[in-house]
Amino acid sequence: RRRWAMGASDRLKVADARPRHAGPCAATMLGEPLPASDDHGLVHPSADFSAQALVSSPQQYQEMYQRSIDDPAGFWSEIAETFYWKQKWSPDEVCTENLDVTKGPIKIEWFKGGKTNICYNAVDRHVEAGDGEKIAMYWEGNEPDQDGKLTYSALLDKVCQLANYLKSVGVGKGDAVVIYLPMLMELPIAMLACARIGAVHSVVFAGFSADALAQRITDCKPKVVITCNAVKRGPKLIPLKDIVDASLVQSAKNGVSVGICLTYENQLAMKKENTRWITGTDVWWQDVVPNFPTRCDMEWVDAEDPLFLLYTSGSTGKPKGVLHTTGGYMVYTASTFKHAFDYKPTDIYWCTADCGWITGHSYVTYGPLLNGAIVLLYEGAPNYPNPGRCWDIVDKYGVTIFYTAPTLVRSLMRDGSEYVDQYSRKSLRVLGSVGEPINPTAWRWFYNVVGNSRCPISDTWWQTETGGFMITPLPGAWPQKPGSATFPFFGVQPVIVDEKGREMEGECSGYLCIKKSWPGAFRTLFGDKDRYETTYFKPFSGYYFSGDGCRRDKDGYHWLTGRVDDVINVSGHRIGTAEVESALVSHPKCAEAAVVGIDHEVKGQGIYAFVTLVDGIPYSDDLRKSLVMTVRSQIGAFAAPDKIHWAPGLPKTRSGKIMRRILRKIASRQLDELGDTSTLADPGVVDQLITLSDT
Ligand code: 6R9
Repeated sequence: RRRWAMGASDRLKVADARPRHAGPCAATMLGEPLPASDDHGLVHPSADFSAQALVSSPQQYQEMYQRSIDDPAGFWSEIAETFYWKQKWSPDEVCTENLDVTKGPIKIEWFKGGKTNICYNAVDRHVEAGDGEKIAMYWEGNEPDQDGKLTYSALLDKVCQLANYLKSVGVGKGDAVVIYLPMLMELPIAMLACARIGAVHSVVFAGFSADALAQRITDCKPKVVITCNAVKRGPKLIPLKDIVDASLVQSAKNGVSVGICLTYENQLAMKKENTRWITGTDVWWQDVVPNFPTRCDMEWVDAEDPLFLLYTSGSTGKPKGVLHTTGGYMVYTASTFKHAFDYKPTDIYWCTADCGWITGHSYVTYGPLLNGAIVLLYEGAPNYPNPGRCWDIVDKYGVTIFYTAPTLVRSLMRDGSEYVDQYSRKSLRVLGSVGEPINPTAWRWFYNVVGNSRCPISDTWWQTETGGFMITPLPGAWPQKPGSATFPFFGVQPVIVDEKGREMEGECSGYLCIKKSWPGAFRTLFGDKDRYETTYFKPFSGYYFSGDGCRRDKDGYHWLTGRVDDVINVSGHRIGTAEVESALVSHPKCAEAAVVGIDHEVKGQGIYAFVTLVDGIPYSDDLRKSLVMTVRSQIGAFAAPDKIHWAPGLPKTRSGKIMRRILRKIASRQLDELGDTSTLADPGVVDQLITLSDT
């Protein structure tokens, strides 16, 4: 039935892809005008910071950057050589690429012919170099008195035991394993164990619903699902195993039966005996994994063998399985981590992202561990039991690098600086931001209040697809402009194009594309090469199209202005409007739905849904709640609409396309900017919608 009510025809089309926020006059974030492109407001790293930094001046950056562009093969080979390769790549095949659809299929390959293993490089290599006793991970639980830690050798033991278990149940090279775990140390352990044996992990954020999990399981057909019985997040108990059970019933109906559900007993949340158990498929982690040897042979894989699949939202309802491979991803995440955070071996690094998102893959697990860093994992909510928790954790562990999302910064800013001031935070030296544009007010609060005006902020622009940072400050190199992601990382050539795909020079605003590949680039969408080419390479021939709008100022600084497609960014989580629409129209009383993003003070963007009910159904608060529940259960709580706007009809063109431009204006109450409505099939619906705004 009307599953994709809005139809793909309404989605981003190359010809009518117009940057919604990218025009100079629209360049605002949360209603704040972007600072002008003069020197006003420049924030310089201190001389002390720059003096100790890996890259300490714009000149040094420029020299390194130029080299990376002039000789990418030489530049990246030198970095790759700092890792262990069982077999070296062919020197004339450092990078093979075609990014131009008019010249043939898209192809990106790095370090072809090389054989390595990312788990070896992230764990064994440090142990073998004598750093086995160094802490690899600190773990802080939901409650302030719960914690744990693992040295690199202990991590190696645990990874090997799980890898051996997985092998014993028949998981081998190329097999998929779905991981649905909260932020326990077992999550990165599971990722590394898969990598060690050449299995392809697909981590699903443990906030996704059973339906969403089933959809992903159905797509990638894992041999094993790894989960835990339950988790406490803040005061709430979440029975993860029950969610997995429900998803396995559903995926079995779709023809995909998973043989094993390996379940970690998270005793702090729920005891074994209270866990619902399914005989035949369920296995307690603690019953089997510790019995396996703590040594496990490495599966040496090709640089281009798949490492993981991570599902992300796009402009249509079906999530995209972004596929990353091994060699290039390894080199790229490690070097971006090192430079963007000016990493030093003594650092204690905390990234608040969950491993269920790309940030947790590249910058909780792989990037830091490849550098032998000390990583802090936090299981709980950042404001539990109170808004001072983050700074309590920073002081407890002596965190030096703190990497988070603007939405958290804004929410803590709203809670008041007094929660920050109670803690010393003197260990901090670098701050980071990711997930959405950081508005200058939040930037300044982060800088002045959290960092005591001492710590540079790396505002890292990148995507699930890019694998690692693309545009980011190197904290010792450049003076910063609050709200700007500044300059490209080594080897990255961002270009801003107009709607015809013409590159623009100097000060300009348009669509952000990337020319030439970089080692961390994703290689395809799992099982859908067509969508891969259509979404990313067909909009502007010869370039990777990011889906973001961007402005470059006269000094060359980049200002990201948000998505230009039908993807919205809620608290740094990417959500396709079509996914939410699809969930809404699955409700028996919903005839049609159209979803747009609106500015939200804390979340960056909120979800605003226009809903047309089936004829004869009356509006009611209960129905509103039941629609929101449907979205929560089909996608997850984080995708719940903030507002349901009853719509007797939706503004459509005569060919039946929904005019989202108009809906966005109605949602944000910019009623005097509705523009031309004369092309609508029924211009009267606009007045109806405005009248119904407040019901
Ligand atoms: C890493 C991650 C990607 C989208 C991206 C953009 C937005 C991420 C940003 C940023 C402005 C930043 N985004 N970082 N926008 N400044 N520093 O978030 O990946 O979940 O795939 O989202 O997030 O719109 O296109 P992902």
